Amino acid sequence: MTEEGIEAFIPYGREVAAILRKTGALERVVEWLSRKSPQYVLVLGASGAGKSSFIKHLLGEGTQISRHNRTVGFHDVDGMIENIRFLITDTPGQMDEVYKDERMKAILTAARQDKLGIINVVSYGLHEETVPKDKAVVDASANASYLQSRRDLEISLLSQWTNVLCGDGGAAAWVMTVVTKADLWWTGHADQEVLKYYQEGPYFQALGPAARLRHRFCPHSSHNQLFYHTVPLSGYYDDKLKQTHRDEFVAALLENVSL
Ligand SMILES: Nc1nc2c(ncn2[C@@H]2O[C@H](COP(=O)(O)OP(=O)(O)OP(=O)(O)O)[C@@H](O)[C@H]2O)c(=O)[nH]1
Ligand SMILES: [Mg+2]
Repeated sequence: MTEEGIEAFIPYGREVAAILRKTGALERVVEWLSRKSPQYVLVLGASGAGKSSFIKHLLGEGTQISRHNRTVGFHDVDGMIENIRFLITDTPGQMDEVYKDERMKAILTAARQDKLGIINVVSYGLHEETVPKDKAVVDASANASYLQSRRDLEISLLSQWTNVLCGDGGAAAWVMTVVTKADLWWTGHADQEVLKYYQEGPYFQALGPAARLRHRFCPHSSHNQLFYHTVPLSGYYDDKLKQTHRDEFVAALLENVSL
């Protein structure tokens, strides 16, 4: 631990740090201080929308995940973003009762947090998961009826948490809707239809109390990936834009947690 590092963590000054160093407790105390109040964030969204990849991207880890490798239980991911410690709860998005139960457990656990942050991950129905390829893809394009059903699912999942976490007396202080997989949906037009859909369309209407809290909509991509290894990327999303969107997201996140 460098002197600068110690000073950054020990508000009582150099003398206290010196005593603690003598007693051998310094490292432990510094670690405790850095852990004292990790920022707690709950990540929700449908299966295959891209939650786990998004969390990995935030923490600078490899983001590619097989569509057969689904999150099955809710769990905390402990990591640093811009030197701030975050406890990020990843949740399973699948619809079977067993996963819904897990999700509800995560929601009820989060309901006890102070100043809870919620990130809802959506991807305009481009959910890549255990649904077989022939249902999701037709003639090398995403199947329109599959996409529609998944967009409807994104909306229906909102009712599982919006009232309990964002209604009167709810734990949530802020919400972010992360619209991921921009590598697949970003267009060359200034007006991004997909973002508009979330900011103004039926998704927005269904947010209810979650729209009345501080709420940001963030385009995002964790990596480039052909949808079901078949449907091509939009062609308008480059690495520079991806980095810009990541930076904007992190800035908005830090703004939220520092309120
Ligand atoms: N094209 C593209 N694919 C992505 C992106 N993010 C994730 N994926 C892929 O989408 C699939 C699903 O991503 P996951 O992060 O596992 O989805 P999840 O929301 O965690 O899903 P569950 O764990 O089932 O709830 C994986 O194959 C990812 O590699 C992205 O930004 N762009
Ligand atoms: Mg997952």
